[in-house]
Amino acid sequence: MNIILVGPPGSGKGTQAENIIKDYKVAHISPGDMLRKHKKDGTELGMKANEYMQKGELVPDEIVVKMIEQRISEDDCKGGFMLDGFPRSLSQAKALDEMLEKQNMEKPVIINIVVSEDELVDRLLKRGRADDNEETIKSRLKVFNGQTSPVIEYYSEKGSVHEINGVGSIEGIYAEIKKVLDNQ
Ligand code: B4P
Repeated sequence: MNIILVGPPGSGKGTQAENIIKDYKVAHISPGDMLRKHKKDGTELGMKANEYMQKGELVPDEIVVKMIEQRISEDDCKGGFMLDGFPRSLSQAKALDEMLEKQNMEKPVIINIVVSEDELVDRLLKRGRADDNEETIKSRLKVFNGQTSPVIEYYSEKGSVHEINGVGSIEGIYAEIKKVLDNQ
């Protein structure tokens, strides 16, 4: 099974991803984690990506799409994968469609985690990652509304989005996600 987790920054994609990989045999692909690792390792890619992440902007497609395409073609993804934070724009969604077709991979199940803006700001300020300050959070929410919401519409038109209420206990939210995944 291939899974895509979408939702605004702080909706709990990374949190629920940890639960999903424990129960389902899928490779976890998080562009955010991959980019942060590059930054930590001091690679050229990491330095470049960090300029955008600090401003709350999307890292350019030429970096992210190539990175995901390479990752998806690795052996551990053949038995299924979960994308946590990709696609985040229409161009990324279309690039993903092409990748999946080219590699003859199964159509993904899309889980959309819905959380109100006030709750998101609150959670992210509490999380306190390097890009979790008020100004960057505002910019990330703007990017979500402008660039990532159309991705959800794009998949909704194809009739393949499962909406999950992302407010409540982490276990309760995961139980709802599990119901969807167990029905596939
Ligand atoms: P990501 O690393 O994807 O991070 P995120 O969207 O901010 O967080 P997530 O939704 O995973 O929330 P989490 O579980 O941590 O992106 C960071 C940056 O990387 C982007 O801004 C961008 O610059 C770049 N990037 C990533 N993907 C890209 C792409 N495809 N293209 C271009 N650029 C890209 O949860 C947040 C907090 O809430 C945690 O503290 C958690 O403990 C808490 N929480 C979770 N569930 C909760 C619940 N039910 N109740 C209360 N708190 C909860």
